[in-house]
Amino acid sequence: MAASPVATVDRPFDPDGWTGRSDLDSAGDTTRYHQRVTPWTGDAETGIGLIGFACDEGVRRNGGRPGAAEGPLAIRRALANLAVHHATPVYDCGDIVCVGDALEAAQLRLAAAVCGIAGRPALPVVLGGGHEVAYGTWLGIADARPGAHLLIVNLDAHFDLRAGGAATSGTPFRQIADECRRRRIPFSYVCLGISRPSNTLALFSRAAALDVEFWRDEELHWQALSSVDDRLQQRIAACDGVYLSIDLDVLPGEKAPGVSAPAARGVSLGIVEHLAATVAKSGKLLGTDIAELNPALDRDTLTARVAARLVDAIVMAAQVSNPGSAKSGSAKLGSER
Ligand SMILES: [Mn+2]
Repeated sequence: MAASPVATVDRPFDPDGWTGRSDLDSAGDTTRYHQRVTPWTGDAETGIGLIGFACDEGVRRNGGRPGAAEGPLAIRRALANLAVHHATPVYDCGDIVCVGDALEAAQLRLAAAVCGIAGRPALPVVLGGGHEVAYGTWLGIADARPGAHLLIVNLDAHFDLRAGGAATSGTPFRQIADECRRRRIPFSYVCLGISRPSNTLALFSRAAALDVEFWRDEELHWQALSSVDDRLQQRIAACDGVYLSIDLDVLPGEKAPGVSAPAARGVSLGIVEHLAATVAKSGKLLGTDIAELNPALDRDTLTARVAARLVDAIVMAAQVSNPGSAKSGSAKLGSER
């Protein structure tokens, strides 16, 4: 598809989210994200396009604890002060904002913006927002690559395959499955970190019916990691591109307390980081999102820091495999300095 300009966002780039330490007195490269990030201009052809999804209507509809609409700003603030160890340009496109209960309209606006970034082709990195962000992110990637076989890798304690009419934070991957059927493209969904007691038998049945491959939280330990990695790489090799979604409630509650549903067990940050990097290093990553940060429930901004670290880890891993080349069909990140 021809590159298209990024769609209009609801809240433009705001420099207030990007303040931090400046080591002007020290020698060498002291760059932090707040010094790297620039407003998206629409004519960028490489790099990372950050976009916020200020929405928690899906969490509210799902009976969760709202507050994730403030997530994008909190992730930006945490990312702002991290040291930059890569040469990838980072753009901030601003936010899509859910007005009132108009969640479906916000998801469509997000999809248009993600499609605009992915079409450049830069890498869209969506900062949630409740996990209802996933439907918008996926739609944008799918629109940028019509007919492509997309693999979804979701790091999450929940399948988020709930049935029922209205879109919530618990339905996005069921909505994607429905949309794949309409578009006659395969629904390929891998879910890492499922908590057995947090998903009903009915949801496990739906996952089986949709041929979802999953690992439970207790199966994701270091000894198992190389076999999980191998399998993940096989799945990635069999598709045209990958959409990576991270729901912060996949992490142990003590590591990520600032979410609607903190995990009693969870998957360790090291393993989550490793698996996200496996996907990002593949050269097939087309877009990603980080969901469910609720700053009002956070402790010492810990969850926001975890989210920012994951964003940085994904950017680092993506550029290792992908120095300025779009030939594998992945997003373009820019060249080494
Ligand atoms: Mn989720």
